[in-house]
Amino acid sequence: MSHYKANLRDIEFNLFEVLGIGDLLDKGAYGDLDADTAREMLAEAKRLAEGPIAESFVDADRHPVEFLPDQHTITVPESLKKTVAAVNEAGYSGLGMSEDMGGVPAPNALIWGIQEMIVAANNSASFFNMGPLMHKVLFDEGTEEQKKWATHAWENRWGGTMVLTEPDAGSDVGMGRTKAIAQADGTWHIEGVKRFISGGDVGDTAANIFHLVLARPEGAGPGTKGLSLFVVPRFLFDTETMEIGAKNGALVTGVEHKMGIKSSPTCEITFGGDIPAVGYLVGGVHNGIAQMFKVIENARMMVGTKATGALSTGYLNALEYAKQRVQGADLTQMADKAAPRVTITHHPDVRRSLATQKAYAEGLRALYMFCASYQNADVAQANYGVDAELAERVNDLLLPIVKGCGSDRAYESLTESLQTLGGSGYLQDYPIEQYIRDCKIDSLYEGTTAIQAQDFFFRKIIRDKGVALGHVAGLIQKFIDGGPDQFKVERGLLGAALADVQAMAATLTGYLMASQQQTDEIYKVGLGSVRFLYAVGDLVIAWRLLEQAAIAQAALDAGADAKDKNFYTGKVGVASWFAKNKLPLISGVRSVVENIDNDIMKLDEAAF
Ligand code: ST9
Ligand code: FAD
Repeated sequence: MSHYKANLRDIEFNLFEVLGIGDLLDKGAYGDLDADTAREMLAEAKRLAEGPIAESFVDADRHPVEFLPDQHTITVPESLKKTVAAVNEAGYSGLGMSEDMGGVPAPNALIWGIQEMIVAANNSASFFNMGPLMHKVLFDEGTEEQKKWATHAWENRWGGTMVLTEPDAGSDVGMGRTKAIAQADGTWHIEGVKRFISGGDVGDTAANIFHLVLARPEGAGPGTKGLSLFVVPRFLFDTETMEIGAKNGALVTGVEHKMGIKSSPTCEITFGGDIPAVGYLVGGVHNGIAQMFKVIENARMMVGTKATGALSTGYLNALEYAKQRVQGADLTQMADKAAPRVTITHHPDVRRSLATQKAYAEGLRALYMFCASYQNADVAQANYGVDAELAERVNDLLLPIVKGCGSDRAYESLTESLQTLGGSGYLQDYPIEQYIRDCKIDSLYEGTTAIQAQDFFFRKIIRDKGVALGHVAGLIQKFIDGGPDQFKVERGLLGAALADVQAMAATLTGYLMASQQQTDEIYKVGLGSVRFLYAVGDLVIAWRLLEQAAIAQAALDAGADAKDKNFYTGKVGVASWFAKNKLPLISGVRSVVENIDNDIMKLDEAAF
């Protein structure tokens, strides 16, 4: 039986009943792709995810990739190779790829819905399929010649990596020391050591790899702005015929042993040395960090989406167990030692825990789908009446919430999933301990939560002058003012939480302004920023769950089918639960943020 349980019903609910993607598709907005075809694709993705993709989940964890130092490569477990081949053959990577590359236009919400299932069913395996994203960015950013390389690489399922991190440059990418030295023939030689590179080698599952590498041309300035982006192949290739030649000097010199995603090849790559590492300047322009952020934005969305999928399957596994496990009497009969024993779903604390898991699993999905709906101008226009420029700003605003809150809330809620199984949850007989190990990375790579929180406040709110935030607040206010009467209590709670979040935004802005007179006031922003990110995340999740509940209630009122009744009733129940149990906590966070002082910053390091 598969460890992975997809929640296709909820993915379809988001796409077709909440975002109206089916109507857009049937109007021909995405060429031949109609709603029925989209549903077939989703059903096929679920089959693939629960079948061939999930199949190697355990084996690849217990028998992970191994480093062969003499050959600068890795061995890949046979089971995992089959999964990688199945994903490649399914061809989903063509969705959303430029039509000039041979891709198929599709709304992003549909693409992320499919990706959620494919990546959450086997996270390690997804690192063997990073190629398409890198090829897409190389195509979009590259010269005419590089576009041809990118197309060939994608068609031939070459691998791809994003190469930023160095031993002394993690969050602080601008500290990178890897050098790029211009050659007379227009190519570059890259010299330096990069660390933690996912998919840095993929064994024999791909014929070649395009590494997208940030390096500093000799004489370029400091920081991220002095970095340029280079495409560095694993094997040299004929730039006309694409025929693969000798090894390039980009050698894997180490593979990490990790807590989770054990078969994801996390590599140290040494560029240069005995053999030069030949690279090509992407697009022929020195604009590296901006070009790399095209990859990063996509990868951050991917991480939040994947974390959601991991929690979703963790919850569904926990739910299945809870419905079968008989233990203890109903609390109302606790004094009666002969009372009948009940399934653990009857215990209020298990209910609390399951509600938390369900609310975050479905709430985080609602959040990433909401974000995705701003990634296509037509979807954003149809749903919220915004133009393309505002849609882009709102997507930018939501990305750190999807990534930062998605990863942390999924991880902490997965510990609830494990708890539901009691001691059995701690065993490898069930998948949840592995979900937790695999999922921890999500709050670390692609920018830690602290980095997401700073990006959210400084770049996405302050630099944006609050425009995107104001738009989202306006949508929430509309529900508070005009949502169904049935949710009067919840709308009241939502109103209070919105006011709390707006007050926090004002307080943090105040600290920032005050720092112009007294520089250490900025510490208060740093002390409050992660809490603020979580608070906004919970606010948006609560609102999206309530919007969904209103749609579900209307479906129930219209006489939903028996098979859908439980689904819709669950939507209403969990939205109300989240509003009543999570939103009031935001007031406490507001109080903390409004009363932050800098005492902890003054405490001597030695006193910690
Ligand atoms: C990594 C990879 O960790 C982990 C693996 C991920 C897995 C991905 C999966 C991929 C695909 C898998 C597919 C599977 C599919 C299978 C199924 C198929 C169907 N937005 O603020 P400044 C730019 S990789 C846009 O001054 P500092 C901008 O150009 C490692 N751009 O920064 C800006 O200039 P300007 C990840 C942004 O102080 C310039 O940067 N590492 C944004 O110099 C400078 O900005 C990290 O993420 C943005 N939000 O540097 C590093 N922000 O202002 C984290 C900046 O003129 N650290 N730019 O526009 C940071 O992000 C830092 O904040 C920093 C600071 C480096 C940006
Ligand atoms: P540090 O930057 O040293 O951070 C340590 C701690 O300090 C963190 O808690 C952080 O939040 C905090 N911190 C640091 N700076 C600040 C600040 N300014 N304000 C507040 N807090 C701060 N990189 C790639 O380039 N390509 C990859 O494919 C890739 N894949 C990875 C796969 C795995 C399994 C791992 C573990 C890492 C991967 N990375 C990759 C690297 C990853 O992106 C970095 O680990 C991450 O960006 C954090 O950098 P760091 O580990 O150096 O931590």
